Amino acid sequence: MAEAATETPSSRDRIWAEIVELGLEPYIEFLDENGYVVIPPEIAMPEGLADRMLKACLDVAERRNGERPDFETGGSHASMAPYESGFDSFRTRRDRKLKLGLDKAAAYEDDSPHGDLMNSILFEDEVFEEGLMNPVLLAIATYLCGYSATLSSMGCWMRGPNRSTFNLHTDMSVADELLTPHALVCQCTYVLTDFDREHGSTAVVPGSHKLCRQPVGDECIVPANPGDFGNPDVVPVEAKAGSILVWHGNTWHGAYNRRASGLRVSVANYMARDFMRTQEDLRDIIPQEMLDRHPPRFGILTQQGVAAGYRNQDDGWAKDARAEKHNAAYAKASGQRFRAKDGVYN
Ligand SMILES: O=C(O)CCC(=O)C(=O)O
Ligand SMILES: [Fe+2]
Repeated sequence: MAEAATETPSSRDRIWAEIVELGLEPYIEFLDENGYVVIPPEIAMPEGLADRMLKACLDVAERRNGERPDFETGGSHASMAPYESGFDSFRTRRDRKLKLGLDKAAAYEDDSPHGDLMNSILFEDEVFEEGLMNPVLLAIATYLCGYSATLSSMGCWMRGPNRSTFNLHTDMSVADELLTPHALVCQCTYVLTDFDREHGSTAVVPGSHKLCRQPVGDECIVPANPGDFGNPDVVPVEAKAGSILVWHGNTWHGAYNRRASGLRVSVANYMARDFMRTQEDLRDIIPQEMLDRHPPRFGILTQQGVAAGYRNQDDGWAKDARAEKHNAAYAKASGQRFRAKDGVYN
């Protein structure tokens, strides 16, 4: 007797079912149209996740910088100089102060649009693992970058009052020809303090993801005030603390300077398709007990299913074997393998 054909749902059907179940359809519609979306706290943040993540971020800053950030005034991060911000060769602010023998006042003589970017925070607190596995974040990341998406990097942006706006850019630093309509990367940001113009929110150009090109010259400038020199199409993202802000990798974004006192804190989960080179190389550094406390998708997200990048033949075999193990476990848990025919939601 002929065996009945077994139909497994396509990746497209699966992600759409997840989106419907989580009540995210209107947000996806907004995302498709505008290239970014804010998921409000009541949907985005289960079980006080935002408060726990904010505390963990302040703890990371204290450990790395040697002093507790001043959350109320933002004074510890006010106009933080570019060389303190993670965009320079000194690892931390304390490093710079020690190496240059600077006192705190001297360290604030300049102004940075970035503040303190604390990279590689996944290992700092279990709450960041929980954030990565949040079903709402994963559903949108999957919609944009597929089930095989990996975490390219996770970092905390911490910023105090400052003068400079952060120039518009895409999160795909490649030539225009390589900016595809469907996302190859996306940024999934936990907004941990209120975002609006006064509080130095992210700035976006709605719909810019459809242009499939980088902003250039004057169109990169975020005007501090309406009518000031710069890109006239920029708008501030308005999001309550506890929201998730997601944007497509092509979307032109930057940030307004913070006029209000206090700290602006966010955690960026930068996601990339599995064939892309990631910012962090997580493969050999995820402890087994970390993998054990999560379902198999955690292994996929933390790059364990990626074989490419071997150093020699033995290493290639070892990486293949690890990737096969994690991909098979994920396939078993989710009921199907990544299939090319399913297209962008693989
Ligand atoms: O500061 C911001 O809101 C933008 C940060 C940014 O460019 C990014 O996370 O890719
Ligand atoms: Fe960016």
